[in-house]
Amino acid sequence: MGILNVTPDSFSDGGEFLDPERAVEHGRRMVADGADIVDIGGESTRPGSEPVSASEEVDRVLPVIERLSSALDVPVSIDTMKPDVASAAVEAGASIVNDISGGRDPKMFDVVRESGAGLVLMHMRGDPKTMQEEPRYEDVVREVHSYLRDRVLAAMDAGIERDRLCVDPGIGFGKTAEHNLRLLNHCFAFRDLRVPVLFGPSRKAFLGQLLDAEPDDRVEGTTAVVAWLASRGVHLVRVHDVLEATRVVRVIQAIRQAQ
Ligand code: HH2
Repeated sequence: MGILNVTPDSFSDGGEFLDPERAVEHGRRMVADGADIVDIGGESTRPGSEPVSASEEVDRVLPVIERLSSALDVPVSIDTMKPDVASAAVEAGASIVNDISGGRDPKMFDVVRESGAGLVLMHMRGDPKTMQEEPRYEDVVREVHSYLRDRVLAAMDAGIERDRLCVDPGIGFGKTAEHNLRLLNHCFAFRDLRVPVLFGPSRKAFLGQLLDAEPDDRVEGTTAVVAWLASRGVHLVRVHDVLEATRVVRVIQAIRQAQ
């Protein structure tokens, strides 16, 4: 899953793709580099970020979704917590809703059920503005697993079939570096939820802490995480650096398939 943030303030690619022309070009580039999904977001959710209105989010993403969904032969997903944005995006051609709040707004399940879209349910403790203020867990893997299991059941109760769902433990969302590393080490634990598992480690702060590196300088760190996840059978990774991730995954798949 390639990341396309149509925002002025995303932590890594903020301001790069606010111009729809450039955003569309970057979406095409990521698919040429091997992305199977292009994930389009119109609101930064970096720690401490301020929310934007639904209409602002729609204005940012819609022109890009309209053009990319007809130009690409891979699905486009909309990265939003707002049912109104999800609804407009799906109407414009997005076929997956990536909700970092795990369907917190009850209307989100209605939008997804009625549109027939896929749904990514991610774990986040609190909200982006405050989530990094001393996050605490007794057992982060057990607590995130149990939350995701409950959200899968809630989505199914709301009429969304299991084969339209995907879960994501939410690297960096209300978690310390130590919590993130534990979730990555135990990534296999989420497979028993019987839906595809997605991780979004790309250029995130825990890599900055480990490597003492700025976001642009976290590509090898991200690629190492992608290699780890692919070797443990995780189904999807959400990344900025698609070419590097695709190459790593191809090599790991070849090794895994060799008898
Ligand atoms: N991370 C970000 C945004 N959306 N969605 C999923 N499913 N998983 C993630 O880990 C995830 C996500 C944050 O990263 P990014 O989009 O690069 O930055 P920003 O929120 O500043 O736009």
